[in-house]
Amino acid sequence: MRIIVVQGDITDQRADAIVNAANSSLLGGGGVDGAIHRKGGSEILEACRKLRASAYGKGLPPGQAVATTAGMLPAKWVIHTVGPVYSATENRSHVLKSCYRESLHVADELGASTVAFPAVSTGVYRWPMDDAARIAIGTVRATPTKVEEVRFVLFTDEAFAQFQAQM
Ligand code: AR6
Repeated sequence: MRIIVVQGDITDQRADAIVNAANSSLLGGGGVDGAIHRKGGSEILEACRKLRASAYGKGLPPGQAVATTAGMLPAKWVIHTVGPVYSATENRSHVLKSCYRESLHVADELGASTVAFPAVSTGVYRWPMDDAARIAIGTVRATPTKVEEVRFVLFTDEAFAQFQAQM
């Protein structure tokens, strides 16, 4: 598997699957989540509502992942994952690792060969960027998958620099 790091807006990326840093409600929010729903259109929210009405009545727990249509985005699927909120007193790294592992597992089930990830938990959920980059790249490298290309799409200069430093 090839890992690449680029700077940009994940909603502009052509990939089989785009990963969303969602919240447990699956019903939208700010950051990447807001951008994906705005650009992907109402079809994604409709699919999320259906998930809430069926298998995910209580929402999607942190560390898990689930796929929907990508609506109008230049991708086939959006894989929604919920990162942990950063805590200085409790080590939640296993939850952040699980986001990457479970997203790749869902990608394998879908048959996606290219997957674009944002830096999960590093915005509203406040995870320090250097540690998030280390966890993201280390976990993807260590996860057995049929995905051929994992592309990290970093929004800010700092995120891009920290992810590049881990390559
Ligand atoms: N493309 C790529 N990266 C982006 C984009 C974009 N369009 N927009 C922001 N980022 P966040 P979280 C970066 O807050 O920390 C939402 O309200 C951003 O700079 O999107 O996991 C959800 O609904 C940061 O580095 O996700 C949840 O409630 C990274 O994406 C909550 O935020 C993640 O920031 C999830 O918080």
